[in-house]
Amino acid sequence: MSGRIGVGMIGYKFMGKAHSNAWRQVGPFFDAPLKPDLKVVCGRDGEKTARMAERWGWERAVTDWRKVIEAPDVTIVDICSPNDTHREIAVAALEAGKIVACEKPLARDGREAEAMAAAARKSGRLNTVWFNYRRVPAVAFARQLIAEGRIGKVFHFRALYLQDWTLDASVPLLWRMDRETAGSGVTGDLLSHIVDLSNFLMDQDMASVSAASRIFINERERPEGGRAKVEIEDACVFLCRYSGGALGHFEATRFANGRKNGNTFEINGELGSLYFNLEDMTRLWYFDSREAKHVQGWREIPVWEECHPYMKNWWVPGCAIGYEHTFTNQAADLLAAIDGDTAMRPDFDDGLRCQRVLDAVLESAGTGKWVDVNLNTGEREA
Ligand code: SOE
Repeated sequence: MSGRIGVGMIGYKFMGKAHSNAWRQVGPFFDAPLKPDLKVVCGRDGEKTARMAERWGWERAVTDWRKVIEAPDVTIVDICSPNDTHREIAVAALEAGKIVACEKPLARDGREAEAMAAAARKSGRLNTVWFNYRRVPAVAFARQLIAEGRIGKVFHFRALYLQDWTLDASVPLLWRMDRETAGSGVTGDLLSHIVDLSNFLMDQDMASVSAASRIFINERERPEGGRAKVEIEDACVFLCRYSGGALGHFEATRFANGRKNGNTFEINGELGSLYFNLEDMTRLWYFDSREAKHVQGWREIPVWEECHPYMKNWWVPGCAIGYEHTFTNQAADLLAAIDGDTAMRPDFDDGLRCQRVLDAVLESAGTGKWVDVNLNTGEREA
């Protein structure tokens, strides 16, 4: 397939900007023969959505998501509305024969994710979840180094996702803090990212987990006025046993004062280690224990050469790329998969695999006991 492909996007705020930017940039920056047309954007507030459409170059704006799914000029339905809308829209879009790209977390819980993954399998249409951090060049490069055997058998995966924006008690109870809309707190919002990175980078499944969570501020103002009880977790930590014998340690919080988007991981293997920090995202740290002792040490690899993942599409070495490029890289991979009729990952089964871990984490945080993860979610990525 080559030529043009119509995109319809549902949702228009923070992620709406990130996705719009990706759809706009991917055509000129990547060589893919398939180029996206920004056909229609949908939001509940007609005026704001129309303004968004004008600013970002969407051809038209609508307030009913069904109009996006029914539109004959739309082939890709991009969902970046709040979590409680994902299942209904994605299932309807897949049933209408659309390709679906859904923002993370795939759903509010495993039950919803299961229905979405089943609809995706039944439709036979391409589908993906915007776990955009897989497309940070340094992260994709870490996966390459692991596959090349450079750190050998892995013993530890340690990941933190730290923010601080809800530490202020005057921050209102926005949708990301509302149980009905979001499903969970930092577990769905932040742990989902680092659990997905574990699924992407490790060749072992997360088999069982032991978690603890906390709500630090119990009541907040609702944006529409009035106080409300906070029912979702502000912080969640868990340990995990991997199927291949490794141990994992994960932490996510919105109360890490001074940390804005501190998404880091360290992987320790028998031959070496890797370390990544999203706030310094053009670098990957590598320790190689096979080097002679007197020159051993952590090496900082700037991941911006043409030979590094995605980088040949961007600037010359030294002209760094950032957060928004991860979404463009994912849009490029989706267009290439459509064009070449090949698989796209992460797909809804990967979203479900992540959600099953999150469900086990929340169960364990509630009971205080180790919980086995239901691993029956289709094939892992090769
Ligand atoms: C939360 O603050 C948030 O916006 C997440 O929802 C995004 O997925 C993350 O990438 C940045 O932080």
